[in-house]
Amino acid sequence: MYENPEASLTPEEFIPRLETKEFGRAYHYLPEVTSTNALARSMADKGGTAGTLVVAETQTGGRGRLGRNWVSPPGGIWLSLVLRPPLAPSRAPLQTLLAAVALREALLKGAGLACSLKWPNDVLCGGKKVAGILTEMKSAGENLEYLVAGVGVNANFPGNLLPKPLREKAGTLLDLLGRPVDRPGLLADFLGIWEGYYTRALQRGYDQVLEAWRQGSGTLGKKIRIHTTRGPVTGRALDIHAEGGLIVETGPGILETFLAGEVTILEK
Ligand code: BT5
Repeated sequence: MYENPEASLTPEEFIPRLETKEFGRAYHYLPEVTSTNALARSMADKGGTAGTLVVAETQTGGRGRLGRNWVSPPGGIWLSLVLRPPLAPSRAPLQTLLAAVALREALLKGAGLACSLKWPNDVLCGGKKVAGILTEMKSAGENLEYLVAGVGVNANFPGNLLPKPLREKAGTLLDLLGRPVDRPGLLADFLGIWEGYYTRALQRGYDQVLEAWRQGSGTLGKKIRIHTTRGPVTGRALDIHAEGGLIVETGPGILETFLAGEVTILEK
């Protein structure tokens, strides 16, 4: 457990805690921003180096996938990290899984919470969505120019700051733990664990990420409905594919791999 639960994310509080080589070493902290992902993308467009980290205390236009909104009151951890992995754009979803695996591990270490991963980009704690990941990229043909991994963690604010319709499915660390977490400590741990997975994946491939994802998954083995561009499909989630897709048994002996979609878990 952390010693200093109410420290802030200012560079003075955060940088001394950081033990990474690259991740977060170019640190941009803002009290308020429209979207850390939008700002990190514009930095990357201007040549921002791999490891550039944007963190804001609050976002006025936080983004989810598919143009959805991400509610971002003060007290959360709203971050975007610029990465430049040598990866084919089609394999970019692996970076979402990689960040999710690292965040799950950091939450276990820093908050003592055993959270589960919901494909493709959610971290659920106590059955509620406490964090979401939005990976965006810029590519030129078969080359990935950069990738921005945006992570939102509902940390030190009460769930009643979220709009009512979200409260049933969304949770916060403060509500789960009954006390605030040490945000700079958690963020530093997360970046350290994340950089470790990232470095190993670049050296040796993504097997370790996939295995850690399977271990932490709350999706695999379950009956699910997946909402795709061709409508809803029901089946049993069987495994994660080498490129990060979800393998679903949609009928007896029929396996389909989905690369994107919204999953509803139909059984506990
Ligand atoms: C996500 O999208 O889960 C990705 C969220 C990524 C947010 C981070 S914050 C820092 C960085 N900068 C950004 O602008 N974004 C990233 P998705 O799976 O599409 O989920 C979005 C849905 O989650 C919304 O439509 C709501 O239903 C719900 N939601 C919105 N705000 C939430 C919150 N704070 N906690 C839990 N659920 C929320």
